[in-house]
Amino acid sequence: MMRRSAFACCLLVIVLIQVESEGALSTDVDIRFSKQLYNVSIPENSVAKTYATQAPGAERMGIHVRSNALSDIRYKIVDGDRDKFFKAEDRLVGDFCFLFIRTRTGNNDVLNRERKDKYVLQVRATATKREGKQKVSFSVDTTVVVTVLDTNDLNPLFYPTEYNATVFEDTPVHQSILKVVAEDADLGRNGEIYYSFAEETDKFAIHPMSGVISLSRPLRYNEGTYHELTVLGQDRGALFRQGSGMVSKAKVRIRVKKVNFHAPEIRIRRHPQIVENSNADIYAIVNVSDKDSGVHGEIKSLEIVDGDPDGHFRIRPTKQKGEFNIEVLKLLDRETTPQGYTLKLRAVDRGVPPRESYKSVPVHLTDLNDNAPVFNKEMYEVKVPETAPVNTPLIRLKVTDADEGRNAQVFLEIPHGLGDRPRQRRHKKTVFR
Ligand SMILES: [Ca+2]
Ligand SMILES: [Ca+2]
Ligand SMILES: [Ca+2]
Ligand SMILES: [Ca+2]
Repeated sequence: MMRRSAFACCLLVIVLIQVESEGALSTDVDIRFSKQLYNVSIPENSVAKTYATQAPGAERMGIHVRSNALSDIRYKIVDGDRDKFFKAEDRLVGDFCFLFIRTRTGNNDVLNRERKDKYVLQVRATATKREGKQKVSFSVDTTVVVTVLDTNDLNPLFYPTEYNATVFEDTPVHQSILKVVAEDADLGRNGEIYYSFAEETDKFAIHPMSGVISLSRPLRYNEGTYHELTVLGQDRGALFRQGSGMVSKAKVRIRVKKVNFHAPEIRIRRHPQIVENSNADIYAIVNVSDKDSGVHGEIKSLEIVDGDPDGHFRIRPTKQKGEFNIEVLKLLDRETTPQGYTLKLRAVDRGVPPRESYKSVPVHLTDLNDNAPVFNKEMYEVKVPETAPVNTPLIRLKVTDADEGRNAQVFLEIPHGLGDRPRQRRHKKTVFR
């Protein structure tokens, strides 16, 4: 290795000396490339002996040979081709010595645009001129920029190759579910990926460019709890050139999750009335049902959440599924709660998330005649002038009865022996005048 680089150094020195001698000895020698820089292109993966091409109309590459004294023009790549992909060739046609750049033979590696897409080659032309008995060499350099053109040599690759999603059955149509991702390092169309489903489906759609999978029809748990899809990824290069390019695949698994659609329904079979202070222990039978199936349709609880501040009632499940009794726990007193009760019931299902519903149950208490009429005073005193005429009002008595309706109707009478003529009056109201 050391020896080789020392040898290269030696060569470089010789070349420099020779150029100097050219300048000193032969001012009439005109050796020049037609341009200082050329652009050529060559497809990647080209086999050996593939020639790089110029754009149409570009200045031809090479050296115009003006002097017959010049002979043996040779081209050599002196820099920019570390991996020895290229070879420079000369071909004399008339008075023009063409420069060709082609791929070398015997290189195991090939041009790979994805690895390196441009080579800037330094090409040196050497020519010899006979001066008397001496041969003098001349050299001149030019730059050839080789652009490596893309070929569709890569297939899209999914990463990851498997996707899982769980979707509620009430997911709105057109909603995105997941996104698949594939990559293709090729250029332009060769690297543009087109996504599709391998199997026909009317439930799901995939965006050909973004890979986003969305819902195209409502999912129903009862119609299927699991969907498996195969997504294809194909680059556009393959689409436009039939037969080339492989299709890559990814698996998508979608699980449908049941939704707790319905809240429980509360139905009440009520005893129309309940008599206060009675021993009735069941006030009403409540049936709770839920239209959902499975766990979403199971009833978790029925409770009194309002309307019973002192805990007169309680709810107890019966042996029948979904059936509950509203039981009376304590004696009820109509007089302390004349408006009765409005029990607020709440039923909750075992769904996820749970749903609940409410129902109000009015409780009317029927009066029991458990209160005696009460005078507003225990003793009344009245003074009557002896001149008072017959039928003169003497006193106003006020009697109340805490009961209701007929139970509150009060009869007054002066018991026999207390007055001349007993007077009796009946009043609906509790006030006697
Ligand atoms: Ca490709
Ligand atoms: Ca490529
Ligand atoms: Ca439910
Ligand atoms: Ca009463």
